[in-house]
Amino acid sequence: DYKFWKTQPVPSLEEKIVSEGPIDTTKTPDDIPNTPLPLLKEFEWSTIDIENKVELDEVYQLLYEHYVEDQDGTFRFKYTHEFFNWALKPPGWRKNWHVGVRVKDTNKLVAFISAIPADLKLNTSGNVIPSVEINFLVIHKKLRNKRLAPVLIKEITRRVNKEDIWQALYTAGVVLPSPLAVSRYTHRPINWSKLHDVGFSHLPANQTKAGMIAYYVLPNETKTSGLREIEQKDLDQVFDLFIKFQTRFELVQQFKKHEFEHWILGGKSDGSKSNVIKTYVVENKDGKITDFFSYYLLPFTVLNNAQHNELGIAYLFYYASDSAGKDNYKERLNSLITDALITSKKFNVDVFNCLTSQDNSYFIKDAKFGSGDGFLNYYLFNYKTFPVHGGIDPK
Ligand code: YNC
Ligand code: MG
Repeated sequence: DYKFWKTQPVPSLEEKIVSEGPIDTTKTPDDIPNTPLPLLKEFEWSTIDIENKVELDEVYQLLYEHYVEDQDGTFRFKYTHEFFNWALKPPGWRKNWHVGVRVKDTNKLVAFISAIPADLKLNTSGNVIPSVEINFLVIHKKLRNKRLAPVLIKEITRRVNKEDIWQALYTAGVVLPSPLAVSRYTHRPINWSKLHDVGFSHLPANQTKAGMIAYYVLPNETKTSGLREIEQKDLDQVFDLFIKFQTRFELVQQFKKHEFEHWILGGKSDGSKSNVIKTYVVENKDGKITDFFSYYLLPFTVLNNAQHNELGIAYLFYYASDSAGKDNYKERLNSLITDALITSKKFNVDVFNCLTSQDNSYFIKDAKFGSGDGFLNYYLFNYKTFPVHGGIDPK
């Protein structure tokens, strides 16, 4: 019955939204307490310095053992150190928003929650909402169901409010009051036989293994002429293309150019190529960038399998095309996404995932993505808005 969520500025599940805007009364950072909520006496708050290798490794270990699993507990997300450096350190990131809980006696990290800055734009009303995105909420399995999650959520809220930010975006597999949009995960097998070995894909009754493998086979070479990996020099053109393309969707993140650069080029301080985010552009004969796509790599740990311990997974991220709205758009998107699938083979990807958001319904069927059992609910904290239909940001 949502004992905690009932007390928070979110719409209730029954509520019919009649107007858009903040839910709470207006406050200022001075109205917010200067100190954290108390924890049970065995525990203490600990701000995590992810630029310190030892502390980054503690976050890695906590999530490696305790983060999100699939429904049957066969797979668990396997974030890497490099992934955290990308996902937790975009421009404007704050160390104070990487919040941990430790056991006082042993200093062991047992819980974590994070916020990063993310301005949101509702293209329905034109409203821009200075916000954060909340992610990586995790509690050690032995400390579950003790109402620690609400304490972590209130503490991250306090730290964000202290910076004069009052809204947040977050996503979860679970249903809470109240989703503003729902997307479904879809999966495109790349290495069907491995997916079958680990129990991710099943052999349909009237099919053979060889038949399945043949159905999903992809060429070795991409087919869009002018397709290549992104380079730093493409940033201005890709950003312009992206900003235009984003007007198609109802809820988007409003990026500044250097923020967008971080998300699609990987933000490595030494300028080296990212192993996490892969971005490709299409350059025509006149040197104009006409399309781009990107995907990130986030493997699963395969739990309890004698043959395999990891599954390579790509997630479709941002893309844009100057064909959007034209007659050839569907065909164009299909070739781009097929090329994305082909390029992903180089990075040991076994399955390519995408959500039912963005313009993905244009290619999901033709590019052989199949519906999964996972859903992703999108939420806004302290902001009421009319439901959003599919046209949302993938993050
Ligand atoms: C969840 N995922 O309903 P009620 S996603 C939010 N997001 O409250 P306890 C959640 N709330 O129903 P446990 C939630 N899961 O009584 C549960 N809840 O009102 C609510 N899993 O707390 C739940 N990571 O401590 C209930 O539950 C209350 O021990 C119960 O801990 C939950 O990162 C959890 O799936 C998820 O580690 C930490 O199960 C634990 O079960 C776990 O007794 C595996 O909590 C990992 C996992 C979640 C990934 C994510 C987004 C989180 C968003 C949090 C909300 C942010 C709001 C905005 C704040 C900033 C505002 C500003 C400005
Ligand atoms: Mg708990």
